[in-house]
Amino acid sequence: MIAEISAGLLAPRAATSPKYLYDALGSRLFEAICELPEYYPTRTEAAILAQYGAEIARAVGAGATLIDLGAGNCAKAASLFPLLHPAQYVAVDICYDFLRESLGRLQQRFPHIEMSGLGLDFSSRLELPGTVRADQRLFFYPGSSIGNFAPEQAIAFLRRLRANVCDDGALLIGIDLVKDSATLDAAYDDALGVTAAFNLNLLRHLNQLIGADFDVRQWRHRGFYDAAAQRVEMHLEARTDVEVRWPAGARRFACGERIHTEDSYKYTREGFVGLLGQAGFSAARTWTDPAQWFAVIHARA
Ligand code: AVI
Repeated sequence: MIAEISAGLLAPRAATSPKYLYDALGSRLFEAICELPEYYPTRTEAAILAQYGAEIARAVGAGATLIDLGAGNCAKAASLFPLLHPAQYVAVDICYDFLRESLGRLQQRFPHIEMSGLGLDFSSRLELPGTVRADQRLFFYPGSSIGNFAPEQAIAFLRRLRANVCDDGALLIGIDLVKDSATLDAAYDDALGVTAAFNLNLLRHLNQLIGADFDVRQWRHRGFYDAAAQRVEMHLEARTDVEVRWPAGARRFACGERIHTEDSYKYTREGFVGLLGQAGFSAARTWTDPAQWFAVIHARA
């Protein structure tokens, strides 16, 4: 991890993986982002799930082994429990401390569902323990988190999911759809500065992880949509000339120089269905909101 972060910081165009945005505070800041009026994905997806929950449940079928990737506070999956009636719930998140708290509360609310939590960086490999039932696995990957992978990484990731389900398995995934730039710019650079805090908190996390001496006050948040690339980019930009040191390296950043911290790809419905096909899934059903800003897709193995 130290080598990976150092290499990213020392690259001509400095970059870090978006997974480092999520320490305990980063996970809480992301929860706050989901409450923002500008950040439409969470509420739009929730509205789709609320409106079409019964239809989705019919497509999915009861008694699934529900594997929630990037579960966080587990709220989205929990809202589906009364409809999906999963036999087993497996919450997976890179930030295990946050997950443990959420899962503890959830198990009290749903004592009859067998639950377990996995602290796992599933972005690079996915090894499920033998305690996870093999039949009727349903991967749940909401929130358009797949958008944080580049398309070729997204295909590789979807292939890994496909390899982890039998023929009765499936995927229920949330996709953020291509839309106008103004909506996307506002969603990733909100008036209150919560997304800025979320992005800047990465520097505090790097200080902890690699012993760096980033001074958060020397950096500013940038978040904008690149329509040609169909992605929102987040960067941290040096407000002044900055020198950063850590045990494995050091780097000077000129004023205005950036660290690329996240991409958030947006898809057309057809484009994403194509990706699913390349990964070995068949796209069974798609549900969307009236403005077609977001889509929930159920794809069978
Ligand atoms: C988690 N992920 C889908 C969010 C997104 O929209 O790409 C992360 C995020 N970054 C800034 N705001 C939200």
